Amino acid sequence: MTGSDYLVGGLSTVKNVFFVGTAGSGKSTLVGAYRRWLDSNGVDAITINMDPGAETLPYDPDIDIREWINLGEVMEEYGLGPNGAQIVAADLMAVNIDKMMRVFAEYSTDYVLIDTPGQLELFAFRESSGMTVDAFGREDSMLVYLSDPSLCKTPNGFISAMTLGALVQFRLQLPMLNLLSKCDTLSDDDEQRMLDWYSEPDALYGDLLDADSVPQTVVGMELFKAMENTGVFGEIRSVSAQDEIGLEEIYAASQLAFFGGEDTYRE
Ligand SMILES: Nc1nc2c(ncn2[C@@H]2O[C@H](COP(=O)(O)OP(=O)(O)OP(=O)(O)O)[C@@H](O)[C@H]2O)c(=O)[nH]1
Ligand SMILES: [Mg+2]
Repeated sequence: MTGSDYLVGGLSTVKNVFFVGTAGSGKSTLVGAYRRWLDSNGVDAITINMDPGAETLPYDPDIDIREWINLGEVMEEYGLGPNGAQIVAADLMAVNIDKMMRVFAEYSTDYVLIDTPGQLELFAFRESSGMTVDAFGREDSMLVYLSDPSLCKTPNGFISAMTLGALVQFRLQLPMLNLLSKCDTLSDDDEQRMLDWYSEPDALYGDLLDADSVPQTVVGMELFKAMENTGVFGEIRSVSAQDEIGLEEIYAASQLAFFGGEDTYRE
């Protein structure tokens, strides 16, 4: 069963956007800010928290995985520390997905923002995530991948962040929008340099050669070539949930991914 099937009448227009990124990259804050932006632009949407480990959230989720999975209880029941419990909790997500989808079916919405666990690998690399995406409807889902500027200011860090993004996409096999988050924390020059690295591989190549020591350059260059060959280079957009920058671009990109650019929600 997919998210669409759970809806009354089996509507097939529900579109799901999974927000993924490394711990602290700004997923939850962006989900909150984007939801507010959608609300004020007349787009009906709901938010789902899929992070069982979230202690507080900067938005009030319509559906919350913590209703079914409590990290404290997992730690106690399985005798685990916080990290082990996160792994078990991620796997329990798949076990509980049917219950969550039944609640989801009670909502009449066509745009779903899904906040994923802080530890990227829990969402990207565990089998339960594929099952979660399937439950929502793979063909109606896309990823928004957030890169934290503090991790990718150097060419080496940038290549690492992009490689991780490419692996996430490879693993989940969904269309993906790349975002440079928290752009309000960057100077205009730094922001432009990173955007250029993405759109002009030659600029990244040149800066990589300038910046890194020889062993790192060899590895970086190999990763760089792999990314070039796999077509990872394309587009990246900068956003700031704090200053509400780039939210309209997320919407435009999702329309493009789902409908080839037609704004079917607002028409
Ligand atoms: N300056 C600035 N800070 C931000 C922005 N978005 C998020 N932050 C801050 O970054 C930190 C992490 O934000 P979260 O939204 O919790 O990030 P997350 O990816 O959900 O974090 P985890 O779920 O713990 O992995 C918080 O202190 C936020 O206030 C932004 O656009 N600008
Ligand atoms: Mg979060």
